[in-house]
Amino acid sequence: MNATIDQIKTEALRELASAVDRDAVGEIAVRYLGRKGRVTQYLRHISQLPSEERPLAGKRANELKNFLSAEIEAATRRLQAEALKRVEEIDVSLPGRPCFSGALHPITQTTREICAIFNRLGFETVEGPQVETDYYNFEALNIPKNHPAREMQDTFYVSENVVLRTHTSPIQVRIMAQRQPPVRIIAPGKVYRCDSDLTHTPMFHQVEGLMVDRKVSFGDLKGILTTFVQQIFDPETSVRFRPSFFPFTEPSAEVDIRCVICRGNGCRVCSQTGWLEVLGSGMVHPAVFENVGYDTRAYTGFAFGMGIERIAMLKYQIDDIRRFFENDSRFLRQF
Ligand code: 2NM
Repeated sequence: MNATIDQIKTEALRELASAVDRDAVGEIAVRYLGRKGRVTQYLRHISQLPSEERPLAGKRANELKNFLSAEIEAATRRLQAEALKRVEEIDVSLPGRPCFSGALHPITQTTREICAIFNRLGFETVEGPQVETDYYNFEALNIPKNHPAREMQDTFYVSENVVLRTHTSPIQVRIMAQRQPPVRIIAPGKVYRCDSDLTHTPMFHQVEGLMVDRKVSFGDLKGILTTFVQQIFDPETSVRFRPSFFPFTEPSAEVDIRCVICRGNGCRVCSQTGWLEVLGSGMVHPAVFENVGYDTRAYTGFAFGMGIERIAMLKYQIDDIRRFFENDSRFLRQF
């Protein structure tokens, strides 16, 4: 009989010691002191004991009941104090943890900005395949078989007559072959050249543009491209058109702007010339028009091309083209 009281007490204390929160203590209280609890049931069975044993058994059972009530209350208080302490360990004055959201890559942003300027000038954005035939990438553009741009070291060949496009001009050829003038298009996209050093990556981005109509002149080329550079850089930007050569344009011109870094005084970026080359351009060569079936007596046109990385580098003053392709979030977050 006494052993049972001691047993209940030992088990109740062991359970209370391992209770992790106030809910667990509550369950223990129900299991021992509740209506069907072990102590309650023990008290009930006392009436069946021989009369001489009843007073002592009743006394000891009541002592256990009071003892456990006190222990349960103490355990509840102890666990509540521990829970409060844990709450106090959270420093509510700390700043929130920053959460970075995604953003467009600077090359994507620059491409869209360039296209938006030309869209406002009436040019439609068009795209085309990155894997091209020799015909669209070279032949149709008046680039002869032995031209340096076709050498193995510059072009990625997929097979004898299939290449990764080395410029986006084949897009313009495809559109001209599909449509009659007037044509006013802008062609952005990835291009590939077998070249890799401080200033060249094997893949980079270009935007090329084309305008064909009756009476399109070199004056139109100068007006459109001057408007463009003054919108993408500064409205006060000075522009210079310098004679150049491309197989697909005649005459051809390189477009330079006053150095955005030193404003013309000469610095490392402009190699002390005060000028930066930003675009290639020219009047479309009649041979290109003949290849796409345009009447060279009725139509003239101008075309131009630029490297997007170069524009973005000048715009954001980035000195290494490889930054664009490293995907370092500390770099990308700045745009
Ligand atoms: C440039 C420079 C000059 C060009 C020419 C053509 C086409 F298809 F009309 F013949 N597309 N792009 C062109 C002209 C590209 O990039 C430096």
